[in-house]
Amino acid sequence: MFKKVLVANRGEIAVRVLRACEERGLHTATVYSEPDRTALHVRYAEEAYFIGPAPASESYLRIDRIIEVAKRAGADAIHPGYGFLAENADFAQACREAGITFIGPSPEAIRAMGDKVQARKAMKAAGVPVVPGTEEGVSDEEAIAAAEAIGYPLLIKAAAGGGGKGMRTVRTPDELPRALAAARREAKAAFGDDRVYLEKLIENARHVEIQILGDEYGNVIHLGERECSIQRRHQKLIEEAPSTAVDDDLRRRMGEVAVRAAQAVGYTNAGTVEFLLDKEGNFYFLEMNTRLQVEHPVTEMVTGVDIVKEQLAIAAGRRLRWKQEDIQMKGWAIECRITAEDPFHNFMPNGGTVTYLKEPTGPGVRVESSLYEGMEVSLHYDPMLSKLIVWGENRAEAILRMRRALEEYRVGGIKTIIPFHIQVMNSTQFIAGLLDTRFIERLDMGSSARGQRRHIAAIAAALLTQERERQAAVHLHNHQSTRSPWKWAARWEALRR
Ligand code: MV4
Repeated sequence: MFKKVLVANRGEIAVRVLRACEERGLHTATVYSEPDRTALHVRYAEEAYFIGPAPASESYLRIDRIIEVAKRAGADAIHPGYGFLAENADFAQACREAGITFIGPSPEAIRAMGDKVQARKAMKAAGVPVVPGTEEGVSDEEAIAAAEAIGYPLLIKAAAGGGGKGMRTVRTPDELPRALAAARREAKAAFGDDRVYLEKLIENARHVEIQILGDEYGNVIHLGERECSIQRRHQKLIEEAPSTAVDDDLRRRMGEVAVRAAQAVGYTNAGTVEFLLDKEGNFYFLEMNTRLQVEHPVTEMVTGVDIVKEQLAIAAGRRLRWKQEDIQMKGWAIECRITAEDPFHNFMPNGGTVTYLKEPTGPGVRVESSLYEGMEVSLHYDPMLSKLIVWGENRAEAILRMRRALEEYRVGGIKTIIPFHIQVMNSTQFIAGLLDTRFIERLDMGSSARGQRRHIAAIAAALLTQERERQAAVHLHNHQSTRSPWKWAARWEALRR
């Protein structure tokens, strides 16, 4: 095992990884930017090194500084967390060249999955189902010809893309030339690479992903699926495991395909294979995320596997401790991402000082948080501040627990997305498990006449809640309904002022 691990990240994930190191008895070090001087990860680590000013490009993305800090600290491994340098093959390569273990896959595997056209081709060759589409980046002439064969509606995607950037839907042939030009322009601006390819558009699909673990001896297992269909602008907001759309047979088939996908690129460590799952139960490879993911805790809760501790073991050259048949899913887990976004004003990110904090706890509740009283929430970084994860014996218990825990969660001084999550936990669609990637649009719009009546009722309820909240906020500088279980604590807070 390693002697000292450098955690090259910030926020809740840096704390999560440091905890795994602590449990493995490893010494820890981390890095921080100017506004993160007093951050939780800095206080949790045994050592913390300053790496630059607020902009990530001058701190958390500086490969040279991070490698230099690792050497200075005497760290023999680096965990990149997610985001920042986590899927940067050059960083993984720089670690290798410096004789430091990168806790993640090889630079080769990161590269193979980073280029979406190359990844699609490799997956097709390995017998992994991909959405019908073009094999290579295409010229405009090739695209027009290919489009006829694929059929409409279709989707233009950027070869260098991922996470929904540079995508364009095309419904009719006459839209194609302009959409191609727009997609290329967008891809060029975002990635400096204007290669695009076409896929058939799969409508009303679910986003279901499979967690995999691979050791350095060719053993790969999967830990089942996560349902991630509740997203807004390609930002996931709620995830759960298992998925209401996946039964044992589909899980086994998707799992086998995910394992095959990983083996095809010599994948090691933790990774996630993303699929689109259509209404008929067909699934198609979308992309592979070559990192630990934000939503990994829901898988941990239902499988009992500590994914981050396994990442450390795998990177240290240990064999996987499980065979596939040892992995069982038990109960149900849901995660709500807590962001500093105002759901009543178009999810506008906001900053400020956290003046009051009470995080939920109790049976089946797990909080992964970067929050503390007095924290300055900076607009320089991702608005996600914490994650609330609950486990229940079944989905109903998990939903009820989540609602209870959300009501307990109190953050003063900044606006959070918590009221949105409460609304989702109370929505009939969510409770019924009827999810797809347009769930949030519908939550806002309502389509049928019955849906519209429900929509009006929902608006009335939201307005009433808002007004109650506004009044409550005067006393409690808080965001939540007066239904919070912390009745006495809240009154106490009000009386104290
Ligand atoms: C698609 C698709 C429908 N058909 N590909 C969005 C992010 C990127 N990973 C791929 N994405 C999609 N690819 C085909 N052929 C729909 C999406 C998509 C989506 C996927 C997952 C989660 C949310 C989404 C929201 C909109 C579109």
